[in-house]
Amino acid sequence: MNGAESLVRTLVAGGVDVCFANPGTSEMHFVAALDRVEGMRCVLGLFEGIVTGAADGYYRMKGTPASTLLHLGPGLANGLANLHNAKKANSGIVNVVGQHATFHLGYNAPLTSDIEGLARPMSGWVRSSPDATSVARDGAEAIAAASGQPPKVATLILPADTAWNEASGIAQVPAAEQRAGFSPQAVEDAARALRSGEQSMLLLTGSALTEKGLALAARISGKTGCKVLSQTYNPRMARGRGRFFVERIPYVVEAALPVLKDFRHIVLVEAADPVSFFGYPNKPSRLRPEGCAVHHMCETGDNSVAALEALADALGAKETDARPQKLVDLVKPTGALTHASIAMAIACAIPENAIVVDESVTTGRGFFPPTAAAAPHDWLQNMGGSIGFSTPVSTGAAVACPDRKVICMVGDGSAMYTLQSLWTQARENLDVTTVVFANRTYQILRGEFTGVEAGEPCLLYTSRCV
Ligand SMILES: Cc1ncc(C[n+]2csc(CCOP(=O)(O)OP(=O)(O)O)c2C)c(N)n1
Ligand SMILES: [Mg+2]
Repeated sequence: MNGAESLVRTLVAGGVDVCFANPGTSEMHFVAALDRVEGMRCVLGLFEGIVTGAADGYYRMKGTPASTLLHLGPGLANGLANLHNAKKANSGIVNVVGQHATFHLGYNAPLTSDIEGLARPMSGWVRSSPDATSVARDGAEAIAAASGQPPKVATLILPADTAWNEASGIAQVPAAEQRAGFSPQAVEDAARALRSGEQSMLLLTGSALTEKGLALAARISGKTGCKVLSQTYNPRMARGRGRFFVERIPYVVEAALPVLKDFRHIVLVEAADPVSFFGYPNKPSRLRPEGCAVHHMCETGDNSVAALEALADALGAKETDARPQKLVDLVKPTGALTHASIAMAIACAIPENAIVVDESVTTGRGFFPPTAAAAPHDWLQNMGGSIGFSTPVSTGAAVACPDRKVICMVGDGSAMYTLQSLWTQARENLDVTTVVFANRTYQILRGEFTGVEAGEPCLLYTSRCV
């Protein structure tokens, strides 16, 4: 067995059985091993941003990592923007990057570069395998890093000769770092804040936005009167009829400040202390009001459902305390396409158990209230702000969940970054419906132009294509 085969067999034995790939010469032995070893599905992407974004979408829906296969430094560099988005979403990925054979590295051939240096900022774990007998063990450790809590983008760099030289077999995956549980003192502190009678808010993200976490938040809100909101962007949120509907903190600073201005306590459940997306002249970066106390109940990787359960118990909040919510009546729209009628049309069309990937940018600012009344679904958002995320993430989500309909909602500008996803979706026969909002402009940048006080929007962002 060569090194490549020892790695692929280790991946399959470790539960990593999908590889999103765009390989080249230095990865050919790995490709041959992918072909040879039973149980590994190889999915080709025609640009590395598709590969890394698909691995992000796969993790978000499956909860276990896929692997990638990228071609040296430039292949990795092409995939970095969506690795950045994946890292911000806390998605685990076994990110395999080919490298020149160790004996060839000193010759500075055209594709030579500092792969570790490129990988580090967008990874939580980086290793170059030194030789073929180490590859399986390094792969097993990468799986553990990608599967732990919090999960990591684990970048494993594979010199070509480590793939073709003789290996010594497969390796067992070491125990992954597990969810740390939660801090009972932090729950007690949160309970004190919510009992104080002062205006309080639970701010949720991560696993707090599962159906279970939301139901607990509904009980707590019903019992104490606290407001429940989610971050502006969330990796995955359970939504639709029968689920507790939470609004997001608005993206626009002028809209976010009035929403937050009266709170005296914010209890963070995996969420970050809210900040604006950008810094603007004469606008605050922190969005909470002065004097508002922040209670860090759960960090990323904590078991926030268990913490919310403990909080509900501490407050005596029962299932019957959850209050019914008034949802928008869904009526199939007719007439002109407006933002409101598009929102309603989408809310009417979302089928049961769909996965909605949202990169709708300005068209989608009003999508949340009507879609809260849609059939139950999951809603995925861009966590790193680098556009071109939704079509690859939809691809990976569809590979992870072949029985679920995926709806990709994307602005026309964002769609143009990673349009090659459609080729993979067609080739793999994936059930993805892509809706492109063709306003023929980078509409958001008009508002941002004014927001940063740069004067009148310039031609670059306002000219329409014909
Ligand atoms: C990688 C990257 N490049 C550029 C940007 C800046 N940016 C943010 S939104 C946007 C355009 C979005 O256009 P579109 O998808 O058509 O949505 P619209 O604003 O028209 O609603 C750009 C260029 C970004 N966020 N990420
Ligand atoms: Mg647009």
